[in-house]
Amino acid sequence: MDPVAGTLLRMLALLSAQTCSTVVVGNTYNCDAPLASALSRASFSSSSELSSSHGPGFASLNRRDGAGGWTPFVSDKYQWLQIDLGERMKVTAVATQGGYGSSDWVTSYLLMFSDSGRNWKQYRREESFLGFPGNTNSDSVVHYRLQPPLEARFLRFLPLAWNPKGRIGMRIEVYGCAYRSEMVNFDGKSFLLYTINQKSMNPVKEIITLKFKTTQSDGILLHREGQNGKHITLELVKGNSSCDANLPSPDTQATLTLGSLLDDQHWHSVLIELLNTRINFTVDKHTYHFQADGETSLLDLDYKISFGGIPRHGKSMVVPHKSFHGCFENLFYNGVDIIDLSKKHKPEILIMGNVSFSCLHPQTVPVTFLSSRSYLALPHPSGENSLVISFQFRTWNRAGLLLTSQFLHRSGTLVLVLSDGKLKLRLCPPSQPMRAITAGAGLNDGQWHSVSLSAKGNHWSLKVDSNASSAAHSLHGWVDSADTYYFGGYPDNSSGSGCESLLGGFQGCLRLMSIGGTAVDPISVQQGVLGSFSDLQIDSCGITDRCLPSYCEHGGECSQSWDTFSCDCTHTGYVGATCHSSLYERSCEAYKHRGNSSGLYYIDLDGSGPLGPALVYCNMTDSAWTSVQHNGSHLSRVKSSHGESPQPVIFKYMASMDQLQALIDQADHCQQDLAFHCKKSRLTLTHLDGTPVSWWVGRTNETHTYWGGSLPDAQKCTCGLEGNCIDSQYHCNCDADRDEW
Ligand SMILES: [Ca+2]
Repeated sequence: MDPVAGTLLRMLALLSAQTCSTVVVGNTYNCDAPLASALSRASFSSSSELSSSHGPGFASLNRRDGAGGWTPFVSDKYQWLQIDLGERMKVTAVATQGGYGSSDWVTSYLLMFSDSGRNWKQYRREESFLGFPGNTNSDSVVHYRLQPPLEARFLRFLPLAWNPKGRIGMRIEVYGCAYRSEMVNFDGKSFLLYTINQKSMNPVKEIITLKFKTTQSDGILLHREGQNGKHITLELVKGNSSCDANLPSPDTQATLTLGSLLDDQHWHSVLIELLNTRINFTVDKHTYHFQADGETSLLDLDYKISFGGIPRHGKSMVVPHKSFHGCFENLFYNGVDIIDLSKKHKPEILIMGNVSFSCLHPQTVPVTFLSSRSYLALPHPSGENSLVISFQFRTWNRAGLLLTSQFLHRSGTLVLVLSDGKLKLRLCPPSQPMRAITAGAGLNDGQWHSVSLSAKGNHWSLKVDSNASSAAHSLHGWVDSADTYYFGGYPDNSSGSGCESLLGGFQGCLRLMSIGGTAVDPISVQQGVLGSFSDLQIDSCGITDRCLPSYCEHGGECSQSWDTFSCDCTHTGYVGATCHSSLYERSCEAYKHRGNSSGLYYIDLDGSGPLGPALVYCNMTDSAWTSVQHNGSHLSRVKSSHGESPQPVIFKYMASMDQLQALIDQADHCQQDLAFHCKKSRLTLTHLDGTPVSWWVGRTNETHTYWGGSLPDAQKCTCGLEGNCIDSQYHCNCDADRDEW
């Protein structure tokens, strides 16, 4: 194994042993001013309203005018109430109330937030997927404190459930304060190079904080070099943030993977604390620790840090790395505001390429297919006689129906499915053999994948990503134009051909849908202007990573689908949903109680605790002896030595020190046997200067000069203690210089 891979594995082992701690970011002190009641009516909007006196402008907490609050035209799960705070604010709490003097109130709701009024993100309370608790009557106020707070300009309340004897009815307030924000936008070629002012250096601790947002899955966040190829690089790789720290020498390179799904065009926070031999990384709410080997200080790195890219003269970076495309916010090095310095063109900042000091919002509208009943129906553009469809999807599910359509006159059905992580396109003419083309693999990895499907003449083409390895395949099939395309599922009541009814619907996100070269606007679908849908969340991609943090214990491998995760406990020695329960007994005693006879057994000394199972020999006599195997059970020859170079014999046990310690702690009695067959070989004598000729070193690294059956410091063997040695001049038979063994 090469040293780099060795370190990588070590780091991964280190990582899996870490418990991720939750940190609460931001000081919420005195940040609880009511924000919504100060807004004009125009700042409130909604999906619909029951009447002009039920409009969103009446939705401020404790208002009694109009009909006493907001009520949508129909009470269903596609309704929302939105407020525009005018600029990004820090929001620390929300409060809800029903419609004044009505039987209309919401018992549970989702809180969504956004910078731009597009691409909403759900605020998850305590990692829960459930909604916020709402009201039980029309007038009492239910507060909910946001831990951690959020920063956003737009908020949306999405009612999930309401008084069954009434309608949706809401009055709301949000609490918070102004949010200070300095932003810089990188175009994928630009970066900032900061030369650290030595006044801002701290000899024991350096802290870098920033927030970033991007739609790109790859890009450098920061890079810093030191002498002899040392460097620390934080970069996005496939939407995960990865820290590549090449510390004291090139053979201690280590890569940590931190966070996931970070390319969702929402803000993610990064906190890096460089201490003397330790780095702490916090990405959003998850903290990881990196410990450098030995005494190496991490702090003797160069005085230059680059953000968003790597200067071309970079010494240690051989592989080309993609620069960052997106925005940074509130970038600080030991309290120094790097973006503010950049804006002021201060000499310690070198701006490379085009940067701007505001953040643009790409107007991509993702759609979440929440369940297997979800679908989106879109019309075939009139006059189009060929078929060209493209879209992007992301999911964790291995299978699902992505697209289906019946051709005119029911002459056949087109079915595009995700099956075992691959795309399969089938034409399904009734009573004809099915023809299929397959493209891509491993497409259920949570990343965005682009799909384009076209048919011209009798030639079909299916392309996944722009990657040559999954190039277009073709098949000859029957081409006609369709009237309706169903994305992600199929309505139950439609009379399909039967091909699609066998398949479960898709769960995941779709975006950038285009039919016949025309982009589909999901907002017009939401407004009821285009197509129809069921069980969708439009303008939000609700993908989450249920394997981060992983709830699989003892090194079990986490895998996930849209709704759940599972642990592969193979080879861990544990079973259960999270690999929690040990497969093995805690001791030989327990095996003996079960009636097992002597033999090799795995024991798990702390049960479901962190110690792994150990293979031991259980000797079932009157009591159960646990014997730990080691590498020195065969006889090894000890050559004569003259003191300068003692011959070491090292025993390596088939149990770790922690396991041995636990075994010793649990044992009634513990012993080690060592046999030394001797001929003219002295054991207890000392050299002229008083140093012993032989000694052994215990597990806690201390030296002992006594031997089997004797006592510490006695410098005698058993026969010496008992006074029955062969030669009474010596305290040990080995010391007697006899000719026989
Ligand atoms: Ca254990």
